[in-house]
Amino acid sequence: METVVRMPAPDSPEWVHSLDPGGVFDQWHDACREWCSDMGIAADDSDFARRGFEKMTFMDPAAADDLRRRVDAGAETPDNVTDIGDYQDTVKEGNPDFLFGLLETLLTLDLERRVMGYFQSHFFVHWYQFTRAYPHPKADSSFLWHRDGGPGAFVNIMVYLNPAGEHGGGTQLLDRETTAKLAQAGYDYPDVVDRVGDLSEYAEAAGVSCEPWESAMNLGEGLIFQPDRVLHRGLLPTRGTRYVLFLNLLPSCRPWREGFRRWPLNFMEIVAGNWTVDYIPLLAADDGPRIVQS
Ligand SMILES: O=C(O)CCC(=O)C(=O)O
Ligand SMILES: [Fe+2]
Repeated sequence: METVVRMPAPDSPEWVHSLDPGGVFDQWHDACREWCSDMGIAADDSDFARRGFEKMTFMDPAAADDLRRRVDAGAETPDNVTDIGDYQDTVKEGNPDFLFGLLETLLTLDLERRVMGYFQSHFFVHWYQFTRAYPHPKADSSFLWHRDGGPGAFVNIMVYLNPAGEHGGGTQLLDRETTAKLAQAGYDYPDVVDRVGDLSEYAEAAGVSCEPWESAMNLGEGLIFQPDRVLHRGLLPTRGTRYVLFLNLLPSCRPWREGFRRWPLNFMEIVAGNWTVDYIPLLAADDGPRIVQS
């Protein structure tokens, strides 16, 4: 039976529950899986699939360094810069051709295989963010343990644009299994105000040892991870600016290159809680899954 995607009317009950199971994001994912079902997309047995995260090399160091310089050059125009909290900002990249070329570099066949294996469909790039985090005495928000709220399945990529040795920061993660056990012990999707930096109380209650995974990232290296399935936190830089490019990937009915034409990469200034449904009719257009406006 054909999956129909029902777009919720703003502020309707369906709108309020759009992120819940069976909500519009789930319907879209089902429709994309169905659309791609005769492609025979192979399941993936990478660390990304099993643990929920994997370290990867995305760019060579010289290219990552050039990109870091470009971010700083862009930031000389004040309108391009938005503060995120007290110790991080994000810098806009105004040139879509540049972004498309960058995606060509980052989204290798290997990476495509992982993401398609996970979604069992094509994917598209929903948003990007070039962030600069600065040393600060007190971590909050995404620098405390959390899982990102959002639609049923999504993938984030982080590419470090300068080496850990230069800034002293990083990212820590726990695998899917440990994360699920800690959720049972009461730490699942803590609100920003309830987030902690020390999970030992929950680990004890869950009877697990939770040694977080961490790796010194060189420039051009980074992570692909399932932000809603694995607990993670940023580690604040201690001695310099930490430059990271973030990409957010979501299920699609079309390969990402066509997706980019239909949904020009969104510059997401403030990520949390900002899930839009606007991409759904644009990606489906008149040659994709059936979308019904309600
Ligand atoms: O900044 C970091 O290292 C963590 C980022 C994060 O929480 C996320 O991408 O969901
Ligand atoms: Fe996060």
